[in-house]
Amino acid sequence: MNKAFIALGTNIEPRKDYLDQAIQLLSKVKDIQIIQKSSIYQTPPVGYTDQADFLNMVLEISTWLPSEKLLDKCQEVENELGRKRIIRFGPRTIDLDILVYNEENKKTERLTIPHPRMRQRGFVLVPLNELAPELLLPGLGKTVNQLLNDLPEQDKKDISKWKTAESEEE
Ligand code: A4P
Ligand code: MG
Repeated sequence: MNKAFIALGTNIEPRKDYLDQAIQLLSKVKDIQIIQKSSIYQTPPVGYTDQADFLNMVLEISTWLPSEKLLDKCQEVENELGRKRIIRFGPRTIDLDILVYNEENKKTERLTIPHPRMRQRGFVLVPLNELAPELLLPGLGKTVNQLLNDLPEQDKKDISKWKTAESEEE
């Protein structure tokens, strides 16, 4: 069994519905099991800033799928939820990025793991830190918690908890 972390991001309403539907679709995949869900955070747009605020969260999953097949499934979910790629880094109904997959450290045309931009992104590190602060990022030699501490205050001060992680019994 393999362990992976997936980041979810959306900035088109109904944002919460897109998160819920993405989780629902992923959990229906036979070879994917959702282990943990982070809280949901509201985050200002990074990169292309002339767009609405995002909701971001991270999932821990276990899966029998190799990383390329997991990417296929993530892209199927994006397509199913009507994602249109118009502006790079631009508005999206749902974006699913594989952050980490076991200890993989690799770069192919389709897939870079760990996700190349995650180390500079508060909107990824804040929710990931909730699930796995001690996770060591392959190739980086730092834990999630260290990366988050290294991040300039400016890059995390406007990230706010929007909905606390659901407890087991929900
Ligand atoms: N790809 C390579 N590695 C991976 C990976 N580890 N996980 C390839 C997923 N995909 C990976 O992605 C482009 C290509 O990346 C894919 O075809 C895949 O083969 P995409 O999702 O089609 O395009 P994109 O989302 O516009 O680009 P990308 O690179 O995913 O964008 P980012 O870097 O994820 O930035 N601000 C806030 N606050 N919150 C956000 O969630 N998101 C972005 C998107 C920008 N600003 C944001 C947020
Ligand atoms: Mg993406």
